[in-house]
Amino acid sequence: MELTLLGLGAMGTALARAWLAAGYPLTVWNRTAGRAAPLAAEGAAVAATAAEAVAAGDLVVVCLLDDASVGEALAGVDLTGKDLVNLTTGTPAQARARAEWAESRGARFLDGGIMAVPPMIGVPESGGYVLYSGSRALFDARHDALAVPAGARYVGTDPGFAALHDVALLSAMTGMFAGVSHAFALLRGEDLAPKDFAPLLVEWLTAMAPAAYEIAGQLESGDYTEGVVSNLAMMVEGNATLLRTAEEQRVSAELLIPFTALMERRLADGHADEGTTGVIELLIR
Ligand code: FVH
Repeated sequence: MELTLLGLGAMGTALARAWLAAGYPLTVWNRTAGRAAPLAAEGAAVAATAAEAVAAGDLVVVCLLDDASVGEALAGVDLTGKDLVNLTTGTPAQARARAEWAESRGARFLDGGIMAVPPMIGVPESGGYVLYSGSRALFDARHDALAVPAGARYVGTDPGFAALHDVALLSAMTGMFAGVSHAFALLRGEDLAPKDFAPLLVEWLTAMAPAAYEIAGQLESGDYTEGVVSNLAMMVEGNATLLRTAEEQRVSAELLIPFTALMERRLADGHADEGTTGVIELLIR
């Protein structure tokens, strides 16, 4: 099998190194040609154009900045008979449109969402993985190669599902970083070392994370009071202390307010016995 990789940014370069280290024959292309030189020294064949690179491979992996750059790089390139795997981060709608676009050009298509940063690529114990959706036949046929840089997890035939999972996970991470930023801001100016607080923070977030299972169970059953330990009435009361402490510590509560306001709205709607699951209802447009 001949493998082609388009895109040698931080992530593309890490992917290329993983495949080269595993002994895969690899052709690479990058818009800025100079970025390919170190990989050429490591055994990659370097194509002068994207079309030349695609022609050299059966399995063509694309890892560019965004969906627009994928469209630009592959414009007019013959994809007939190719297995195209797009590891460029995009939205579910972009992935679905890209799948249609690729299939209409005679390619099988798989979209991927990389749940790893470049140093985790090619390091199995890092726990990094890639979510894939789209052609199951492509995933099965190319699984061994796809599993080289990081674990390969298939999430469905809908080509938008990998991006949907990816963005949902990244969105949850964004909320976590918001909370962590607020927590460290509260400590600022006190005789407390951030490095002493960090282990407590990690331990607490890890202990709280399984609440996601409870929320999922309630969403499945439709009963948002099922198994509730900390109810909304109590939590809204507690939020007042969070907001007051922020004020005392001279910290802006702007990261907390959107979520606490939604909790208050749900409580005002008469859902005191729920946990936070009902907030989801307020988010759906
Ligand atoms: N790096 C990370 O931590 C994250 C981890 C999760 C997944 N993301 C996504 O992976 C895609 C690539 O990310 P990257 O880290 O490789 O990004 P850059 O280092 O900025 O490299 C960008 C490459 O895209 C090429 N490029 C940009 N625009 C075009 C274009 N119009 N036509 C052709 N190529 C284009 C760029 O080429 P050049 O600037 O060197 O010429 C780089 O090869 C991305 O979707 C992340 O969200 C990474």
